[in-house]
Amino acid sequence: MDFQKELRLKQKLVNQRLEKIIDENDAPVRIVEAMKYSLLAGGKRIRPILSISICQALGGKIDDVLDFACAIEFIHTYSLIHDDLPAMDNDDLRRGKPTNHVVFGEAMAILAGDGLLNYAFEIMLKEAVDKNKFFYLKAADIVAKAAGIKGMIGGQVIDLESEGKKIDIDTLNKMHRKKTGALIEASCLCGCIIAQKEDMTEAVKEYGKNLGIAFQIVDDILDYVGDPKKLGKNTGIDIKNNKSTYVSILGIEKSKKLAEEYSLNARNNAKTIDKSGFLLNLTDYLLNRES
Ligand code: GRG
Repeated sequence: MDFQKELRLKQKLVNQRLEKIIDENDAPVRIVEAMKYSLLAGGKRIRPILSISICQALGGKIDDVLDFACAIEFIHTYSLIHDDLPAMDNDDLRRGKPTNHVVFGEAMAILAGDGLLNYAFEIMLKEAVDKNKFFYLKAADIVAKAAGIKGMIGGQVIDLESEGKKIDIDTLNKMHRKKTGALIEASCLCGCIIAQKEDMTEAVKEYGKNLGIAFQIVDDILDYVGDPKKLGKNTGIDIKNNKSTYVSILGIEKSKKLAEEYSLNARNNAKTIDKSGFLLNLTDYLLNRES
């Protein structure tokens, strides 16, 4: 199947499942509204698509991985809501819409983020309990660590502490391996674990690592040269917040070259996976994306 068509089909599948999962609860209406607002506002759905595609490439079934993959998108959405808060990046546009706190107020936005994070673990643990499969617990453990203080939150802390300072490329790499890379790597690993192909763990892990850094370098480049309309978010945020980025340290051209290098490494990792056609195209799409 044509790559763009397959990507759109996978995005549609994830979107439909996200909506079904979030509707399956009797929580107070306002918190569900706030959670749904950001969760269903669009977004590329890269993390669940990585879990699904790696699981499929390794012979796993889509039904075994879909809910778990959606749980990772719940966590990603929580991180975006909290990242946009006045106490963090203080942003007012995300996924082409006013940010969560602009619409629902700061208190509800914090709770919506917390709600999405907790709900993600409900979903992952439900898979483990209902299907009585230990490998879901292993995958949930990976996600917990990737989203936590050793991963995404830890990276955000380094980011906060680096504001207004000049940091070197090694510190920047360390920060982004955690802040952006950890959840991308975990999304890939979960696909592998749910497919029960543990012998492929190392290759998949390396793929996720390289892809995660390439993804972040492109994100930094788009913050400088991207089109806010296509991105659905404001640009120039890193400069406004006085942050060191790949572009501020290396300049645009060297950043592009570095993104290409990491992306090529990711491609080479992906080639060791059985049916890697979609993953190779996805790697290229993420390198050349405009949103
Ligand atoms: C716990 C208060 C509190 C805050 C946590 C962890 C955190 C806030 C923020 C870090 C997460 C973050 C925003 C990382 C940046 C990663 C990144 C490049 C996000 C954009 O991802 P895309 O391009 O977005 O996949 P879409 O909208 O397509 O899903």
